[in-house]
Amino acid sequence: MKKPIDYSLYLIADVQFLPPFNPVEKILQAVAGGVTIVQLRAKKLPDRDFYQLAQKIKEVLSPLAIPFIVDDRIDIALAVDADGVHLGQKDLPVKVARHLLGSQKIIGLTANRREEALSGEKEGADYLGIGPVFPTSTKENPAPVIGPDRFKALISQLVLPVVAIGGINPERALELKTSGAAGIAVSSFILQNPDPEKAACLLMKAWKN
Ligand code: TZP
Ligand code: MG
Repeated sequence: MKKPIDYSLYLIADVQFLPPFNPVEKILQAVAGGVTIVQLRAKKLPDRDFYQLAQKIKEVLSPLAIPFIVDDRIDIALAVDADGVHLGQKDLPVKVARHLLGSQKIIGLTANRREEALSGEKEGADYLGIGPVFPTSTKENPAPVIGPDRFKALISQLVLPVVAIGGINPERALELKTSGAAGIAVSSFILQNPDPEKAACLLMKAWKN
């Protein structure tokens, strides 16, 4: 059986917010603040750099038992033996990813609309990332903002664990707490904060209390 995953505070480690020297340190600070799962997102990094960074992150997260997810790239997830992959609507289909990765790896899917979410469930995703719930400038060309009310209505029809993505800060985390989501996925609030540990702590406090 697959081990249960704690999606409470899902860090989207977007390389645009990581310092080129010692990028891993910032991720570890966030983990010290309570991050429960980490995704590496590197839209513009050359393959070799993406792979080497993924290797380093995997190396430091493994002993901490923090699951490590690679955005978009099934090949890199396999190469570093990551715990899973996160796919978008334009990436390889979930079914194909499952075939390549096997039954034990985690597959996440970004969905903005009900049909996308339902098809992800049918195809065998493990969790859904639904957003942007609030406006974000982290993602280029984001899908339309869903808003907290529509987010709640949408996820009430779903079976899989859902993480809320997009523009989440502690105040908004508090607003989403009763939504039924399994967690919040956050990038800029943590990684653009001078103190990532404290930022993660504040989010976790809002989410859990
Ligand atoms: N998908 C929808 S919004 C988003 C992604 C990857 C970015 C979330 O980043 P932030 O900085 O927490 O808004
Ligand atoms: Mg993608």
